[in-house]
Amino acid sequence: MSQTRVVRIRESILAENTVHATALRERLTASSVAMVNIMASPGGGKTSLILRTIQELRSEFRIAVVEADIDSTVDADKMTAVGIEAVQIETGGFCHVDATMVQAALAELRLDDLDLILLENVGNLICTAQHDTGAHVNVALLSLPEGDDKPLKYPIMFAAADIVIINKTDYAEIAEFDIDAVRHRIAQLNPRAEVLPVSCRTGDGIGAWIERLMSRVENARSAAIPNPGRSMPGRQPGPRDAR
Ligand SMILES: Nc1nc2c(ncn2[C@@H]2O[C@H](COP(=O)(O)OP(=O)(O)OP(=O)(O)O)[C@@H](O)[C@H]2O)c(=O)[nH]1
Ligand SMILES: [Mg+2]
Repeated sequence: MSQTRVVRIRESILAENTVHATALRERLTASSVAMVNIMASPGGGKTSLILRTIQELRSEFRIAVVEADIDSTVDADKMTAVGIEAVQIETGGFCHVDATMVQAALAELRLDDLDLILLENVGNLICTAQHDTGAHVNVALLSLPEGDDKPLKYPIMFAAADIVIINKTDYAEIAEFDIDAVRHRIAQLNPRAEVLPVSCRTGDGIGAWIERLMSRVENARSAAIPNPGRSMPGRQPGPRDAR
């Protein structure tokens, strides 16, 4: 009697994506461009964090943004409005972006003219974390109004993140959000994750986020350079160099 054969579609799709993502990351590294993938629920504050980041880093890094939504160019238009090149991925219903979609978006950009790409993933706490986009740094953002139980309910997101941003700390008095419990849970899931509370509204904590981000961006970009002691091609000296 012949045995029932099983084809595991999900595993094979994810494995194929990982191959594309690895190749994409290597291409970015070779071009000395760092890519940062920002993931969160709808409305968590991804666009607000990107706009704050651009404001802080645009004098030092040549930045472009890749926006991903199931429809519309609302967020990409916000980037264009502040003079930043943006490409919109319309996923047409998919609740995440994968490496092939990012690859298609990057074909619209000149990597030689860039140091940093900020990718705003689709608003979703589940599927986004399951697909490697080719980014060097994965950021999960959780905002106070969403509740402090999210790391318990959506562990994959927090396990996949290099940095966890806790946004909207200006709601602390009314949100009943136990930040210590969240830190504890994330430490259990992913001890290497850095947890950074911020408010994109007031600017609280943004300095620490920029410092940690810069360190990771520099690491990603300098991986392309045989002698890391050299200054990186393309990077313009900025105000931080004078400090
Ligand atoms: N009070 C407060 N509001 C914030 C903060 N950050 C973002 N917001 C507000 O939250 C709302 C959603 O912010 P966005 O940055 O658009 O969130 P998003 O994650 O990009 O949303 P989608 O792209 O639709 O998934 C907006 O009204 C922001 O002004 C914050 O730190 N504090
Ligand atoms: Mg947005």
